[in-house]
Amino acid sequence: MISEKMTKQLNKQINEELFSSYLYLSMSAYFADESLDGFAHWMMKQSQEEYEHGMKIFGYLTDIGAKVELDKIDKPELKWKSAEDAFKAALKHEIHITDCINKLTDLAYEEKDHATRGFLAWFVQEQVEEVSSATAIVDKFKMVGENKTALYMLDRELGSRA
Ligand code: OFO
Repeated sequence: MISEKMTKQLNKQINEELFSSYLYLSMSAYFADESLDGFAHWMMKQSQEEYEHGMKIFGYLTDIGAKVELDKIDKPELKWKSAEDAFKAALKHEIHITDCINKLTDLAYEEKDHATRGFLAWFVQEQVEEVSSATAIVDKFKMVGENKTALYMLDRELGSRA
């Protein structure tokens, strides 16, 4: 049986995931405003993924008969200094989320809650991907530098995200 503490922490993680969705949606709006439509598209997709992450936890809690308690979602930043700055902020955020998932996993081990530990394994792997893809994009920005043509090409590349 899931503990109250674990239920509370999973509810908190729903909020973290929904905030992630909101943050990337805000980044998508920022990029659309800057006419960087490829980056806007990438962030929109990312936002949708984050919503699904939140819903995965929602589904787990309801499946095991634990209580879902939604909280208010913080207001995200609305502007960044540059496209590179926004992606750096996204990477920093994913490192934070990885930390949250690791702490949840630690708690599941501590409480010998094997069902929740198994459930969280998917998130542990997902975070490896999330951090790796954000790092790869930040690295590409370093190569682009001040080159506008290269920025245009990167925008196009990210616009092809399925
Ligand atoms: Fe949900 O993985 Fe990003 O935040």
